[in-house]
Amino acid sequence: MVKAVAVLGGKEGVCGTVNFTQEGDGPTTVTGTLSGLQPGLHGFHVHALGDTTNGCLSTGAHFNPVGKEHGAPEDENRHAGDLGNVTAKEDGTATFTIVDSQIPLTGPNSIIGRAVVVHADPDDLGKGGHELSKSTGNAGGRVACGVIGLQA
Ligand SMILES: [Cu+2]
Ligand SMILES: [Zn+2]
Repeated sequence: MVKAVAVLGGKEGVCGTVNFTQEGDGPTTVTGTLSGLQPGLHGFHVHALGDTTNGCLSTGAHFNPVGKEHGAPEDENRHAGDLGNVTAKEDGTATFTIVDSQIPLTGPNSIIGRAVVVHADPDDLGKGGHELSKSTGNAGGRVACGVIGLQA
């Protein structure tokens, strides 16, 4: 079992923790708790870089090792980092569990050292018809992020 964790923060008071576990070559399970969000859907992705020198802006684009378009987690044509949306309740908290096969914690496409990012707006999953739909899901600003690091 490989475990990883990201501690998220940002300039708008959004914070939280996201945990990752992977057994062998199986899917990765992502569990998270966030607070300080506006109620509703928020795009949730793995971005390519673990660089927060300029806050969440410097984490690069969606992790996309095989050159696909932005999509939904269940789509064939999706960025590996496309984890869809998380839903914040009226109190601004979100708790979620995501199981995904494209974000391994080992091997050439490992997400260790990259970043998780939570967005201000819903991810349209590539289907919104906006000029940004096929690259970012038009999910708006980056309200929190954290670098994914190995955990014991
Ligand atoms: Cu993102
Ligand atoms: Zn994407």
